[in-house]
Amino acid sequence: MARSNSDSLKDLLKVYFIMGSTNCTKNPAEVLKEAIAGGITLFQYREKGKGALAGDKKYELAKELQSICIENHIPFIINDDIDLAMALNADGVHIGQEDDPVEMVREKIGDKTLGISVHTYEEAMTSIQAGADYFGIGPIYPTNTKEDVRSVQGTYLIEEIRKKGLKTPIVGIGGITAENAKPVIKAGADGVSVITAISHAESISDAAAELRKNVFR
Ligand code: 3NM
Repeated sequence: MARSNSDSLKDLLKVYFIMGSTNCTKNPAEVLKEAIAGGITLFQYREKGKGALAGDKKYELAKELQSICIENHIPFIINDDIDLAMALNADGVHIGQEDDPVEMVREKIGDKTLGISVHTYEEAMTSIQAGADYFGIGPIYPTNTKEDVRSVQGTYLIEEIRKKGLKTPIVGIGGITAENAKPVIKAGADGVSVITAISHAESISDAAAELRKNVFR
């Protein structure tokens, strides 16, 4: 998947599942297959937190998850690790404000998709000018999944960005579930990013399907 135009990217961002080995209570490859069966539209490999894989183990898991995505025509994005994304020829990368500057990452990854987490309208403007393709905005709701998470911000920034006329694709993130996803879309996001609402669900495929239903409706 080369850098897509903003309308097709908006479609791909609708049910955006993020996961790494530390988010799974069973085999990550199984979790991803079940999430795909339930209808996710995009996958991000994010290997973070206590006990996160590194080196060869991280590479092998990333490769395995990427091959599942390729088989199922689901774009495969990597969190933070630009070298891994380049080594695997992933479809894109997602970075935070504390990572390398957007211009530098854009130069390294060429026409791969580039997502960035933003927390203010100014960060959003700077990021888009520097070559970002979409924004991750959060935490919308309380979450325990990310260690260095900022304070809960609700949908305020999504609304502000849309009110000011910026049409960049947006995903909301943080504590999102099938039950609370609709206000995020209503605020102006194109999709929702979730970790535990899918990865910790008793039925992963049902959880993904339920989320999909509420985002598409
Ligand atoms: N980024 P869950 S919140 C990875 O606010 C991440 O930028 C966030 O996990 C941000 O769906 C978050 O389990 C964790 O709440 C999302």
